[in-house]
Amino acid sequence: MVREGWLTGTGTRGTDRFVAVSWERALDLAAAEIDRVRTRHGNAAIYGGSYGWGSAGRFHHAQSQIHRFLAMAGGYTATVNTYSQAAMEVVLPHIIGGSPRSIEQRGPSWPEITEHAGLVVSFGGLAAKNAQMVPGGPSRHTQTTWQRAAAEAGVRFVNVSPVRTDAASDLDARWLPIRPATDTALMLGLCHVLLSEGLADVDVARRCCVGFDEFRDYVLGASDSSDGRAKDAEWAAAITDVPADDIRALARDIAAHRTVINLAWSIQRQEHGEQPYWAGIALAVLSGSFGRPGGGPVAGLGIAELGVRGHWSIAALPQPANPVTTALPVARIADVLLSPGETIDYNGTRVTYPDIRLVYWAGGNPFHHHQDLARLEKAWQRPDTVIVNESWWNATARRADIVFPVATPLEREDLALGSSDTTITAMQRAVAPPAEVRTDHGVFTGLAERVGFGGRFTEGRSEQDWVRELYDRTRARVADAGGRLPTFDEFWERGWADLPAAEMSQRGGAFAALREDPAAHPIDTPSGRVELVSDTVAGFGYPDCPGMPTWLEPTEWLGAPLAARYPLHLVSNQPRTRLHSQYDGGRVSRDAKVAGREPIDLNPGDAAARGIADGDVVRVHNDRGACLAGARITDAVRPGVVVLATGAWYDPDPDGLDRHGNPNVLTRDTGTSRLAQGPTSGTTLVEVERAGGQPEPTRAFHPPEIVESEPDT
Ligand SMILES: Nc1nc2c(c(=O)[nH]1)N[C@H]1C(S)=C(S)[C@@H](COP(=O)(O)OP(=O)(O)OC[C@H]3O[C@@H](n4cnc5c(=O)[nH]c(N)nc54)[C@H](O)[C@@H]3O)O[C@H]1N2
Ligand SMILES: Nc1nc2c(c(=O)[nH]1)N[C@H]1C(S)=C(S)[C@@H](COP(=O)(O)OP(=O)(O)OC[C@H]3O[C@@H](n4cnc5c(=O)[nH]c(N)nc54)[C@H](O)[C@@H]3O)O[C@H]1N2
Ligand SMILES: [Mo]
Repeated sequence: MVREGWLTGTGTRGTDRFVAVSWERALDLAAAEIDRVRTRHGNAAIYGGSYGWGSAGRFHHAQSQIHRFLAMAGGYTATVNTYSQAAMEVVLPHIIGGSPRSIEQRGPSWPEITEHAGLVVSFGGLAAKNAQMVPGGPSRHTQTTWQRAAAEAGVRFVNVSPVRTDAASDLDARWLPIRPATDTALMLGLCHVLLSEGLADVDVARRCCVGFDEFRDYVLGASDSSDGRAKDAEWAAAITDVPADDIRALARDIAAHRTVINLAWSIQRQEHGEQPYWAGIALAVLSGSFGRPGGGPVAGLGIAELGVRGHWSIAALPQPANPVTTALPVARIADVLLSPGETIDYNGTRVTYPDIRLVYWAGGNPFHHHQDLARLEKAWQRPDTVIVNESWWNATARRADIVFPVATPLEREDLALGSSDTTITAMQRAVAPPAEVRTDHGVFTGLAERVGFGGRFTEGRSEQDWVRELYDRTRARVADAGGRLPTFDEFWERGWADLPAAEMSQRGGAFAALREDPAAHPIDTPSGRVELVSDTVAGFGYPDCPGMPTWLEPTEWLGAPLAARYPLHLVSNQPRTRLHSQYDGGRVSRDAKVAGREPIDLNPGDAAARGIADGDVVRVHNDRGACLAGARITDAVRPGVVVLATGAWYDPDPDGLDRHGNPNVLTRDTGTSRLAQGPTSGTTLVEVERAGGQPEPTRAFHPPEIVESEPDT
């Protein structure tokens, strides 16, 4: 499918008709354009970050396919970090060292928690709906079993979240309905109680950390600290809306029991999102449970974490080095397209935006995942060409110039293995793809032949050969480690194979050694210890990310001046009925819609004050945009907060009103700070009102107009 206006040099991405052309014609056009851009503008003018989840299989993993192709074509502008965890990924290596996500392996596992812990305090909850979304596809859904086992063993749970259902009801969790975006203040308040009541583990804070005195002075509000204000329970209560007595009681509870401090990723998808992670580490250090079995800090305990970790992964499609070395913070895509040549700060470096002429996306939906979609809509008009591989006419495909229709995971053969899994699954094709559909690999093979490296791209293998090859390489690895996997044919016939049993990890180990003897077991930070104060980060001199955990008031939160006009905080969390925007047109997702729109949850008081009844179509708006949604009234959401999950297919009317309920028409497109430049979708205020008149039905699932013949050019 080729956008008619692209062929004639007119029109607009998003509203134009498409022309159905032959595969030969489409591949010729795309290959010629890739060649033109790299020759005329250099490979850095090709944006190939192509962020997104794609789907489960490992060989057909769309990002692996596109990156291999573009690297062989001479390179592409890549991206770093994720929409999921950017602030965490960048700040934690400064604080605890290790890889960006090392906290997930260094925190306590479920078996350890069940055995040793008394209390799990979870900032951002641990919703079962979010559990075990692992790229690769988990073979067994065991998260809720682990959670229940811990509860049955006597572990108590505290759900710090604006939403009660962020902890499963059978955990009987204590709900602290915090104001969104104020977790740092609550953590500092808890630290204050621990310090002022003599409950803090000062021994560990001194021996295993650097910067304790400075941090303590800031928390206690010592006269020479930066603001001289005590971060006591009353201070924290005024910001968080968690009563001061509850804060004191929770701090005492934390000190009295082996405690897990779990940090959900949502609390860092916010302006200054680095801070709650830093403050969370500090709280865990002072709690007394740091480096002890079944206690201490962990991230994403309720999300990807199984508690048992396989040490296997499927051999990946080989990736040649990318000759273009620029890597842009992933959530800055609209800025990049709007402001070529601009330079920004990122984690102590300066990054200059290239002049992007060609965008190629496979396996992601930026018109779902990016913030402030009206702004992205403008930025998206700037490149010469946009190419998209998709299975669906979603918002991104409709905004492309060339769309290659690709097979879904049900229409091709592959291997699946989740990142913390021990069963490898044969993904056998369920149905043949429709006639005019190819795989991503087939598309890139066709392009590689035309750009001149077809043989290098395929290495002479068919898709089936590749699947067998990746399995055989995995099998050889397992054999090297003394394990055994069946032959490929046996595996394929049976449909699955178990990898050698992974050990129950005793992961508190990482910090246990530090706790025992920091000189003998340093961690890989500049000081070898946990950096409560980081000279490195302080040295960057970023006002929006100082050198220690600090409460910085966000631009948008319920305590901001803007709340006078937009008095509701928008939580745009992960949807219960789909993976982001995938299969939004499918029955499970559609059955959950309200009046044909994405449901928005409101507290009964907020609904009554606005005359909104359950099932009403409402208009959600702020200065950035507006969408329609279907009201659901529930006391599971605290007052002042509305919840509109991500992923409803973006469907703007000619005035920009999204008729369907995509929260990213409302969210802000600003980095977490100069440190991580991560997304800040969680920092959003809105107002909600009943939609007047007869709101138009959504057209999100209607394909664009398609014509059969190319225009005369
Ligand atoms: N407001 C707000 N926005 C958010 C978030 C939030 O919390 N709030 N969360 C953010 C987070 S954490 C994430 S990870 C992102 C997710 O953002 P994305 O990963 O972009 O979202 P998906 O809907 O999973 O998009 C995957 C796309 O790939 C396509 N696809 C699937 N399989 C294949 C394949 O084999 N080949 C090809 N070519 N395409 C395929 C699907 O049809 C779908 O369109 O969203 C972010 N956006
Ligand atoms: N069903 C389903 N599961 C998924 C996904 C999906 O699309 N669908 N996506 C997966 C992906 S890619 C990711 S990255 C993870 C994301 O995992 P998370 O980031 O943990 O998931 P969210 O649902 O965005 O947020 C969890 C909860 O945090 C609460 N919350 C929001 N803001 C705040 C705050 O300021 N403070 C506190 N204390 N709580 C707050 C919200 O009530 C929300 O329900 O989920 C994964 N799991
Ligand atoms: Mo994510």
